[in-house]
This record gives sequence, C-alpha cells and structure tokens, in this order.
Amino acid sequence: MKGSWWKERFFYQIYPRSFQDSNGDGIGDLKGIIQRLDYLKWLGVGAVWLCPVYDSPNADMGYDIRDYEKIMEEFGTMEDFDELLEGLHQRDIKLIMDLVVNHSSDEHKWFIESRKDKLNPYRDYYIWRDGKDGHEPNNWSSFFTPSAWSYDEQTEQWYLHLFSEKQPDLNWANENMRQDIFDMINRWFDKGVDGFRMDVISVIAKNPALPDGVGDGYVFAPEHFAFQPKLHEYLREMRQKCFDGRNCMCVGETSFVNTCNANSVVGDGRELDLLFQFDIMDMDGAGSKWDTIPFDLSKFKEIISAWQQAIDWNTLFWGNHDQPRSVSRFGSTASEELRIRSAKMLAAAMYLLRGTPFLYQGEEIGMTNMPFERKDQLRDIESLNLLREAERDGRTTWAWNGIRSKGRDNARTPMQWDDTPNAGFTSGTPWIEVNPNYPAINVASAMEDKESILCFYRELIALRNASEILKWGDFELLLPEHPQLFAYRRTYENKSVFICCNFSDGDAALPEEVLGEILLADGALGSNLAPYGFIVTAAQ
Ligand code: TEU
Ligand code: CA
Repeated sequence: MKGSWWKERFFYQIYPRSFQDSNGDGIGDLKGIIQRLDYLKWLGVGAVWLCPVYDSPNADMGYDIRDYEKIMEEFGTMEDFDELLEGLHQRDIKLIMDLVVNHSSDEHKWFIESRKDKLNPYRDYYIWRDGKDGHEPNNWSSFFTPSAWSYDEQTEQWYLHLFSEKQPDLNWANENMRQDIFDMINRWFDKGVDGFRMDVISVIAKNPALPDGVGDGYVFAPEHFAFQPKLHEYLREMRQKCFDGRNCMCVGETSFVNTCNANSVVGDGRELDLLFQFDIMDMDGAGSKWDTIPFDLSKFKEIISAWQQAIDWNTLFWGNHDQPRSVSRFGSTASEELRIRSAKMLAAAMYLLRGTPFLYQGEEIGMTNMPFERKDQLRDIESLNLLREAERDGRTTWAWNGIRSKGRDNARTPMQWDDTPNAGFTSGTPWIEVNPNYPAINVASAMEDKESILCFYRELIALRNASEILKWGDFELLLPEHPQLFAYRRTYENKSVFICCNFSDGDAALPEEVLGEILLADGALGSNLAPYGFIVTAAQ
C-alpha cells in the first residue's frame, strides 16, 4: 500500500556490540547508540533495525536468546532501552527489533525445563526424537555444525538445531509455544516498538516426518524445513494476533526464498510486509559461500530485474552483519579514489531501485573487510567452526581464504567514528579489533569532506526521500547486454529518472539517452563514465 511508513524511509541496521561503547568495557551498548542518535538524524535515515539486544550467552552473538524480555547485561538495562526508543521517536526515527524465534538459547528457561524429562510441560516446545540405531534421527546437517542433532543423556533423545547446538529449534507445531511467542511480541509492541526483523523466519515449519535429505553422510536439506506449508499458517496467525491493527511492519529474513515462492509470504499483506532475498548475497559463491567467484554483472542485472518484477516491493541492501563489507566485495579497494567512487556507485545502483533501502552500519563511510591473519582475531562461531573442521580435514588455506573474503567478522569490527584510539568506538579494549585503516576511514573526517562517501549517502538519502519518482516509480532495465553498465529508468506519472553505473574498472561511453539534468554523479566526464563512475539524471 502506498504511504506505508516503511516504504518511505531508509532503514539503518545497527549491530549494537560494535556501534558505540559508552562505559569503556569494549562492548557497544544502548547508551552508546543514544550518543549517536543525532548522527542518524543528520544522515537522514528514518528507521533503525536493531540487532538482538536480549539476554543471551552470546554463543551466536545474541542470536541465541536466553530471555526475550530482558536486555543483555553488557548492552545495558530496560530503562536504557526505553530511553533509546524515546530518543529515536523524538527524532521521528522508527525502531524495529530483531526477533529470533526459529530457535532460542539452550539456556532459555523453556529449554532447561524441556530437557528435564519427557513429560515436562515444556518438552514439546522443542523438537526431540529417538535416535536411529544409535545415530541421529535423520541425516540433516546444520548451518553451523556437521549434524543438526545433539544427543541429550538425561532423557536419551536427540534435539534439533539448524544452527549451533546452543540454539535448539523451537517447535512451532506446539500451539502453547506459539502463543507464548505472540504474547511476547505484543508486549514489545505495547512498549512502542514499530516492528520486527524476523530471523530465518522461513524455516520455522519443518516437515513433520523429518525425512532424510538425499545424499550420503550429513546432508543440508532445506527442502524439508524451508517454506513448508505450515509456515503460512503460522505467519497468518502471527499477523492476526500481533500485527493487525497496529501501524507496524515486519520484514522476514526468508532464507531459501526465490522469485517463485516470494509472493506466498508478501503477496497479500497477510503474512510478511517485506522480505530479504539472498540471490545477490549468494551470487559470488560457487556452491558454498566460502568458494568465492568473481562478480558477474550480467547475472547481477538478471537478478535485480527478476526481483523488481517478481514482487511489488523489495528490500534493497548490499550487506548486513552476516556479510562481508560491500565495497570490498562488490566495489574496488585498489585505490582510495576507487574505494570512494565505487562505494558511491554501489549506493546509487542499489538505493534508487524500487523498494525499501536497508543500510548496514559503516557502509556509509565505505568501511572495508578486515585483514584477519590469526584465529584469535576471530569471534564468529560460523568462521571458528569452519576453521576447526578445515584444520581437521587439512583445508586450512581454503578456510582462511573464505574467512577473509566472506567471514561475518568482516562486518562486525567496530564502527569507525574518528581517528582517536580505537576509532572513538571505545576507551577500553574492543571486543574485536578495529580495522587498522580507521585513521583514514571514519565518520569525523568524512563529515569534513564534501566529496566523501558519507556526504554522498546523505545527499542520496535526501534525493530519494524527496522524490515521488524514486519512491513510487516503476523499474525498467536499460542496456541489458552492456558488459560494463548497469542502467535503469524509474518512471512515475510520465516523469523519469535515469540511473547509469559503471561496474567495471575501465572507462565506458555514456549512452546518450541517459543524458539530462544531473542529479548525482561521480566519474562522469562528458560522455564518458570513468571506472566505477555513475550518473543519475532527470529526463528532460
Ligand atoms: O542468519 C541466517 C543465516 O542463514 C545465516 O547463517 C547466513 O545465511 C549465513 O551466516 C551466511 O553465511 C540469521 C542471522 O542473521 C545470523 O546472524 C544468525 O547467526 C542466524 O540467523 C542464526 O540465528
Ligand atoms: Ca559498553
């Protein structure tokens, strides 16, 4: 529906552990975010996606929730949260929380009860099965571990975890469990939050028979746990019991979504409002994400075009806390000039499409991947597990190449605020190292430089916020076969904006139909686009 607030604002994703530390313990916190609210307002974003801040043992950096209604101690208190929410709303910035309800922490009181005995009232809040001939109930592997099952001596059964053994999957087939989740969501809504990002929401319904995947050994089998029929029933129930009647939104992290099944969850507004698809995030991985292949512009155009046509309203993003830094991955860091220009070009290419833009902290200053060299620099369970298995299998070099190019810690190094020690993130020892390039790449110096990526982001956000064409216009891909240029037209009420981006490290001639009143540009030299140059024009 035109006019929904979540269609007219840029979202800014905050990974609180790495955003701003306020008490010198080296860990970002809620008071630290409060210190930076004026920066967010200055930038022009209209909503914040706050990664999990709930009580957690941090096996997966907060994506293993121990108490859905208690703030993680190192992040602060519920009073700090209330102050943050108030501070955002005073600045007309909405807040959506990250909700992880496919699984909880194994330290959640429900799981502690559930594993006590088979007759416990909470037993069926999780997915327990007998083993088969002393082995796991089926051959599923998980995202983070060889097997998706762990054995519990106490009750001599196995429990399912699609992620780590400290993240047992909740049993959405259990009505009482669902109701407890819905009640919790409503209590957060009653506190005034404006919506939720739903973590791996597309896998909450499993094939009840839990059948084996096809293959030998442990097999990743999303055909048995992604986009299952019951998913739609659970999402509709959630919509009716939690979202209906509120001016709110929910965006699903819909792993395994595609252009064919996407409308089944966002088509009629009775389930999700928005979804994150991962076709772009997956396009530079051959088989597994760790096997990086070069960026393919024609593939990129095909994906963008397909998604702009498949659903009415997309999310637009280049990264998040699970992905490497976009300028290192899709732009160029061959020189400072190319890092700056390519970061701007990526923003123009993505955030002027039809949909809601989601920025990830630090992309607005062109933060880059981190030059990791040692295991003790890593914090992410996904990379640490990969390295441990690779060391066992003699594939350490392969693993390190993958971690350096795609490891999630690349996106989790502290926000670079200025050129003081630890980039102004903390007066203590940061929980993860700060990227050594912070003296040159930081908010303070970028604010002083009108040609900086940061000032460009602010200009681009203002342009889109003020443009009916860029908000509501339709999308038409131009120059589909061009080997260097990604060009498209947005048209609304017979007025058009042209966007033309050079994704290559060579010069590219500008097609004349792109010429017109220049709204944004960098590296546009007459009828030529320099490497990673781009131009945004309003049709005459
Ligand atoms: O991510 C879901 C997910 O699939 C990720 O594991 C992602 O695909 C992968 O890391 C890319 O390499 C969500 C959260 O965003 C992630 O941080 C959590 O680790 C995960 O769920 C479990 O909650
Ligand atoms: Ca702190």
